[in-house]
Amino acid sequence: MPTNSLFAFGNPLLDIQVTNGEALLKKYNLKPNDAILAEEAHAPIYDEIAANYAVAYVAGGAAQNAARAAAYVLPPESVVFSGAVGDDDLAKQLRAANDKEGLKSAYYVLKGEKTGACAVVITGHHRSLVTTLRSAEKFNKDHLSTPEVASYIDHAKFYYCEGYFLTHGVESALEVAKKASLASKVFVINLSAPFIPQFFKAQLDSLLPYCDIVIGNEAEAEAYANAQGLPEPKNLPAIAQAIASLPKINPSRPRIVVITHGAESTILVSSEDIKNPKEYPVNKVPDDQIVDTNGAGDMFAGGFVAALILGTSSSEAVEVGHRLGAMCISQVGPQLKWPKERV
Ligand code: 26A
Repeated sequence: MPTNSLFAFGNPLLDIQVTNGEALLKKYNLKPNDAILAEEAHAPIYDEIAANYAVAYVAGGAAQNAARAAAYVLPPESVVFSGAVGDDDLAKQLRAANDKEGLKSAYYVLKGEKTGACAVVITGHHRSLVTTLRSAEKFNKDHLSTPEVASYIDHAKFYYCEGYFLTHGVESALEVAKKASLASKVFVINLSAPFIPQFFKAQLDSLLPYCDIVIGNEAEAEAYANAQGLPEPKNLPAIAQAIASLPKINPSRPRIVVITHGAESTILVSSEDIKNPKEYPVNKVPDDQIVDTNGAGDMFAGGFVAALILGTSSSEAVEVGHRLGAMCISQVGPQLKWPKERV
């Protein structure tokens, strides 16, 4: 197994998680299951939860979570993550979490600035994510050409980008995706949240021709279908087929589209076999073992991609993804079980 086989990039965030957040949802007018960028009205939420609630601080950021999941499955030294952080205590916590789990951090560090954070408001099995990007949205494309990062990119066989990164970083994403495509390597995009296909349609549309793997959940698929005017916005196999059929710059690989659906079956469509959407049932985690669902989709995605890197079939890779998603749900926030379990 060559080292540094996966290069992931996105917004590195520290999650500040609270449970029983019903009052917070009401006060800040949040949907129980959503992910948004903080607007002015949300600004006080970070201080408020730190002062008034028992909070858990855990490493977050969608692509960084997926990268930690991939590192869980792959041999040491296989996964690198890049994104922009400040030079503060939050960045220290993120580095420490990555170090502990065998994920290399190749951060772009902004001196004197703050690292991004995500308020995670848990109510029952739902999670509402309110993100302040801070340094994360100041990622500079030049960072990709620094000797260390350029070498990671050259060595990688797979690339993973979160949809969230497209709110500010589409040029960087395109640069990596074009390299991947030219070298016939695998570029993965995760749709991340409904607001990405909805409000960052142009950015997503410009990247999709370079994408070999597209991962999303049912809400993101529906938002994609609505944004594109597809006829059946609830028909997940049809949406996966539509994405799999989009033009592709590198024709030597099929495009695989995976749509997760919580505890319902995962849908997979390959452009090689477009007429045959596959469905993979999920082993449901018993209610009394569910802690929270924050990060489950990211852990699925990281596990799925890692299994493909190891050379498994896409069906087996979905199973690995399901196992990591289930493991994450039984931990606080986007975390896996330590000491490591076999997946
Ligand atoms: C730009 N936004 C809104 C975001 C995020 C985000 N990661 C990157 N960019 N909003 C929430 N997250 C992360 O998603 C994980 C759960 O899927 C959270 O940090 C959380 O760990």
